[in-house]
Amino acid sequence: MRITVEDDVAIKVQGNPDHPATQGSICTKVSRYAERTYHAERLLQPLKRVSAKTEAPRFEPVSWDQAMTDIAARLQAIAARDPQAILPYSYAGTMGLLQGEAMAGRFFNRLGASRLDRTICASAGGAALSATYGHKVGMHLRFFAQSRLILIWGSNSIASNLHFWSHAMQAKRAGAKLICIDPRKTETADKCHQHIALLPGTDGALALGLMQQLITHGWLDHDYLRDHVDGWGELRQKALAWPPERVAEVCGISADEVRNLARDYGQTAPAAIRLNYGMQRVRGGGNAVRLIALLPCLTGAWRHPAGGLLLSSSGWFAPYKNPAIERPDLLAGRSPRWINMSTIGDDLLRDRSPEFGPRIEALIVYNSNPVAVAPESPKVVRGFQRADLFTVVLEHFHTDSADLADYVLPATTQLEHLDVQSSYGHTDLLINEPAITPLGQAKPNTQIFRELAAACGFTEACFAETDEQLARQAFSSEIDFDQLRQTGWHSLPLPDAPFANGQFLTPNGRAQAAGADYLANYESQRSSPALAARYPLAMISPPARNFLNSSFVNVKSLRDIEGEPLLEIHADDAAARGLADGVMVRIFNDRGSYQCRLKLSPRARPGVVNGMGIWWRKLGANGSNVNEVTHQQLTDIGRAPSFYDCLVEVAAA
Ligand SMILES: Nc1nc2c(c(=O)[nH]1)N[C@H]1C(S)=C(S)[C@@H](COP(=O)(O)OP(=O)(O)OC[C@H]3O[C@@H](n4cnc5c(=O)[nH]c(N)nc54)[C@H](O)[C@@H]3O)O[C@H]1N2
Ligand SMILES: Nc1nc2c(c(=O)[nH]1)N[C@H]1C(S)=C(S)[C@@H](COP(=O)(O)OP(=O)(O)OC[C@H]3O[C@@H](n4cnc5c(=O)[nH]c(N)nc54)[C@H](O)[C@@H]3O)O[C@H]1N2
Ligand SMILES: [Mo]
Repeated sequence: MRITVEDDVAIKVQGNPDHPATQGSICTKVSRYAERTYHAERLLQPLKRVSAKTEAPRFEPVSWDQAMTDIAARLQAIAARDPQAILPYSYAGTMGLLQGEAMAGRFFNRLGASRLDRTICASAGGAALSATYGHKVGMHLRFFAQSRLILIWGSNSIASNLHFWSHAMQAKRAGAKLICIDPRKTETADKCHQHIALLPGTDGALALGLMQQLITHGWLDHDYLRDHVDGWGELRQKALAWPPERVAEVCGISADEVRNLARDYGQTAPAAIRLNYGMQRVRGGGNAVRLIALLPCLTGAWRHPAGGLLLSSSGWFAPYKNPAIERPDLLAGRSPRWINMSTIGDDLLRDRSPEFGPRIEALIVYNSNPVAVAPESPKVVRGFQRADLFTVVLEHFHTDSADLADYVLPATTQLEHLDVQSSYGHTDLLINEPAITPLGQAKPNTQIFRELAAACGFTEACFAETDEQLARQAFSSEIDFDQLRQTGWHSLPLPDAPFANGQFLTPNGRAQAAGADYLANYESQRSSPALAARYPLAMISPPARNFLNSSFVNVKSLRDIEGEPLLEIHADDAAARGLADGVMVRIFNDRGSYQCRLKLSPRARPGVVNGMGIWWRKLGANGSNVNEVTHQQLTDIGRAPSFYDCLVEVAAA
């Protein structure tokens, strides 16, 4: 990014036109980052709670010294009994390596706190890719521009992956066909040649159906399969059980859609798949990723730089990152339990037990807003409201989670601190230089954990390291930090067609096909008919275009574009319930109920409603949001949440 600064004030936030991977483009929401940074409600001083957790939140200012002394005393008292009763909770607020876990990791390792299993976003797909190809790797973003066919599968690229979209548009202009596979008719689907609106969680069945067609028509690269794939025989047998009619019935699409998609995929080269994380947020999401990821092996699409698949590029960075930056050695032989961040609702309400260990007594939240984003929020809220839970939240704003904190500590934004980044789309390392002085009393996460370490009496030299020292250690020695600082980015040296000759990152270099199969959703007409009789609509809750998860929801110019929380519904489903466009509705199931405005929309297919996310609860109609009704069951692979595997009913509010 390029930040224009006048008198220490950021005036403009733009993309950097010199950066080849992003070519100066920037999404609307981040272009408003100055508005967000200077927001009137920005947290500028440490705050201490003075109301009960079940009352309206009231805070009073406290000095940094006092806050640190109080927090350290409370944490140490808990740690003296069992440090595992303390839990860090962090995710994607910033994905910077420094302001993420560099100093925080050191602090929690030294303390011996519970470890957070960071599963809330990508771990089903990530584990599935690793099981299939050995790591989170795929084709390069820029080569999509040369593809002849692009399947945009479970991705609203215009909203959530703009930098890919530029390449897809280039391909389209050069004559490529674009097909979007998504239950929702997104703005991306609008711009594709074809849209296949399958039911949520049925992607694995579609992938098997495509394989069946590739096999029966002989559209296979037999040499590639023989030389580079283990378990093809088993997968082939499974796929043969999925003729187009069966696929059509399970996916809620037509058999011709399956046949035509298979023909396009089997007969166009190079063919590329942009898979994204939307489709793995269901029970069988991991298996579905495995099946889709194997498609390019059947056709040999990997032979070409513009063929293959991209879900995540983050695995390419692994050899260049330094895992020691978080200092796991400070665990000193201890092996604290793992707490899955996706089941924080249940886990905050759990008592001590031999299996679970100690009750969670303290929560340190940074880079995350769990009260808004974690599934089944009625339980998350109840957990955060526990009078005996000690909660510290490092934040820019009074989020739903900050509202339930004992201490709120003001953190710097990316304009105000140093950081280094990797990516999960392109393959460049990036540096984030501070552009302005921190606002008010805000401090970088690194500094807050440094001071917390000092207040806890941790004297190891690593707690005194500066952000620049951390940045210099973040990557392996192959990366010249001063060079990175000069250019702003460093492109990893990678082959154009990394799997043209197999050489996957699995132990034997071959793709692994064994075991992958279609699994129905936890909650669907097919798997749970009794539940579906009461809650007949499948609900997905993808992000609204102008928000980033729950970030930016409080930025007025962006909220004005989104208006208010909406539920998109197909006209037939609305008519069946006597609901008119624009009425306030209640969306409910056994877990909870939330209210928002109903929008009759061609973006919704019959049987599926789209609860656009992720609003702050307190900005919603009845103080809740879409996660009021999602559940905490985990995916088949990767221990991830299944937000889009959810049955609801809708009625007038
Ligand atoms: N504007 C914007 N951009 C973002 C984000 C944001 O919140 N807002 N979040 C960022 C983050 S953290 C992430 S992880 C990524 C997420 O971005 P993506 O990985 O693209 O995932 P989602 O946006 O969850 O879902 C993408 C699409 O999948 C569709 N979908 C839902 N269920 C299914 C299904 O069962 N099958 C199929 N085929 N499709 C399905 C949804 O309707 C949606 O259009 O985006 C990043 N970029
Ligand atoms: N129903 C439903 N729920 C979902 C999803 C969905 O599609 N549907 N998507 C899921 C996904 S993919 C993800 S990744 C998660 C995301 O969930 P989170 O990781 O919680 O992401 P955000 O909601 O953006 O909240 C991040 C918070 O970090 C703060 N922050 C940003 N930068 C910094 C910093 O430098 N320091 C500090 N201290 N704070 C900072 C921001 O102000 C913001 O409040 O949500 C998940 N929840
Ligand atoms: Mo995410």
